[in-house]
Amino acid sequence: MQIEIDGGRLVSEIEELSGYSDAEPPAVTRVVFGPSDKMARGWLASLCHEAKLAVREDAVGNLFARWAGMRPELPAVGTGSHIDAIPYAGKFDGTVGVLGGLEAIRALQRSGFRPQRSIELLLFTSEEPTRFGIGCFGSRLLSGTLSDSADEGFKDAEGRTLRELRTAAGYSGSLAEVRLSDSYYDAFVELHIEQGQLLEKEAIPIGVVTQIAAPAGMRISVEGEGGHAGAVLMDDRKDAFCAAAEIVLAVERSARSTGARDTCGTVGKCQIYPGAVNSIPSRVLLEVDVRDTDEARRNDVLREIENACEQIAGKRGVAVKVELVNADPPAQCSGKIISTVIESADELGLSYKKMVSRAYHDSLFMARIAPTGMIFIPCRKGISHRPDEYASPESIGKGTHLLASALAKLASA
Ligand code: HGY
Ligand code: MN
Ligand code: MN
Repeated sequence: MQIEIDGGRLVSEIEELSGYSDAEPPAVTRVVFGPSDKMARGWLASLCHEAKLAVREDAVGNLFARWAGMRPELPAVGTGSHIDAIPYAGKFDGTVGVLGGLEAIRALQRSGFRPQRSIELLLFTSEEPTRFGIGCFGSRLLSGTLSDSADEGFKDAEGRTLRELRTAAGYSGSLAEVRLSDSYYDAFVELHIEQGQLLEKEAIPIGVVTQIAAPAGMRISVEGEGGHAGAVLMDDRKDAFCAAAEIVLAVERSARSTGARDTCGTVGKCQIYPGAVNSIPSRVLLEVDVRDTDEARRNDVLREIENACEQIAGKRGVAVKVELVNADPPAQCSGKIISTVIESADELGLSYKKMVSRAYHDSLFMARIAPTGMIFIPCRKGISHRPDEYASPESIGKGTHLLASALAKLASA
């Protein structure tokens, strides 16, 4: 079977998708259920129809595009990723896995290959935490990690519930129907940019992911006493932002304290109230991201941050509330998928590196309901979640070719 990837078409589709954005190019902002997300989904669905795939969307907007196999009753082989993008991101995070997955299917169709098992492209809803403060929303629901209570339980910054937002975006139906059974997929493989620099540094075109790091999210609110920036003397203050600043440094210190390079701690969001230059901050909201490949070590960091909050609150006379948004276990990739990808890489003469993913992905949750694996391709200087994120057409082509070959193997068994 001769698989030919149409790299030119694939790269131009990635380019075209980046045009559905709420930010000035080269930045991409595409928040789930927003106008650009809706238009991008419609465009992608039209490409799937063009490829004669059977397209459906579930009650939360996960999109499935299926190429029926000769034995459609068998559990399918899945591939896919996300197209939502955090504010001022790049154009390759997630989209390489969605459009690369579509091109892999088209290339197999063109080669005359006929799968035994159906092959299905999945576009996950809301992989990024932008809208609801938690990542992998769609795959959490698919894997039963989130229940249908999420409909009222999750709200965006404007207080709109998931139910309101998904209904307004045209997704009705019960969330309880989103969950996939453990026998829905026989295998799942996601193609993604590395979002790190190991592959580029070692000039290796392919990463074969063995484990996906364990993410956790915290919301920390600090309540102090506001007041006039001129009238309240320094000794009389309970400045919420100064306390929050100490907490931010405590997050950094706790992550560094493990001494392990896989432990990361970030405070990516900070809201200050009332937000006037001549008014002492009375309230601060922090959103914290802590991850590690070792779950126990990550949980130690979470505890250390909580202890630091208590200590800072006592010292500064402010109230600090810590809410744990999520604390997920890491995922082990399937030995079957890893060996299939390696077999294909060897056949294609592609050197590869087994590696951990420090970024999380929908595969983290798909691994709970199917044997799952990931293929990484290099991205320039490891840059991601920035407008200058870049993956070369050559890297994208090689990753897509490898994905097509692995999907063919998995769908033939
Ligand atoms: O944050 C992550 O790891 C992913 O890119 N959403
Ligand atoms: Mn991302
Ligand atoms: Mn991603």
